[in-house]
Amino acid sequence: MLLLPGATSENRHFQRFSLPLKRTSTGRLEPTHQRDFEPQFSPKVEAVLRATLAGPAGAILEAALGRDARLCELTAITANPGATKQGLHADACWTKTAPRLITIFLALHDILDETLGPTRFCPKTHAPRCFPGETWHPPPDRYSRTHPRAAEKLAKTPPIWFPLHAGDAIVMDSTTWHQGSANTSLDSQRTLLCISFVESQSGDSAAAGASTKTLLSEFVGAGKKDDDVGKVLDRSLKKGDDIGKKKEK
Ligand SMILES: O=C(O)CCC(=O)C(=O)O
Repeated sequence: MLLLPGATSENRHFQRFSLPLKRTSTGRLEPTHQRDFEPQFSPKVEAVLRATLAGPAGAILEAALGRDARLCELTAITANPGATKQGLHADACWTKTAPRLITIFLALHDILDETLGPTRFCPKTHAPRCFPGETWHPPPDRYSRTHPRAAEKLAKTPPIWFPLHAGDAIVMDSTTWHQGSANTSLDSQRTLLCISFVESQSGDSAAAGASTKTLLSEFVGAGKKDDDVGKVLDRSLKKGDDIGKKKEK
């Protein structure tokens, strides 16, 4: 997730989860920095990941990134009532050498009403082939000079949103243009769980320090047959697990 200058909103909260870390030779888990202490990657959070990745979302990630892709970020994003819209952005710039990174936006409750502030996406903006001239461009923003082809692309591909039921997911290349929209509802929070996996590359020092628990192969096809994501979410949220809050009734 990008933190854009001037684009933060007091009403949009990012709650990053610690990811399992590698054991040292003494068997101790070694956190690398402060954020590794909170909140926890609990068995219930793991169950949600398994259920999410057991189905088509996992198959898409496996085909795009390979089974040795690794979980690199897990963040619950809550847009409270009053949250302003984010600027259109991509979480990463496309380059020939950058490892491919894909994020799953998992709805933790129904997001069927536009006033809740759903995420908007500009489909087909993730790769050079999507642009005239076959060169990838970042989206127009008010801080940089807009390339005419980016302006042209935006005019042809305005951001759209998809109504989601609890447990539905959107799978996005990190280079896709997108933005969180404004939550104009009176009293309903909107919470997504963002699950990002990155392709493994040889000589990747971060991957060397990562636990095997974060490998995509640990999750893909690992859910039980009856693991309906909505039901797993319901069980986790009812028991007060730490993956965002259910919409206030
Ligand atoms: O809150 C959202 O809907 C999307 C957040 C996002 O895209 C980001 O922070 O990069």
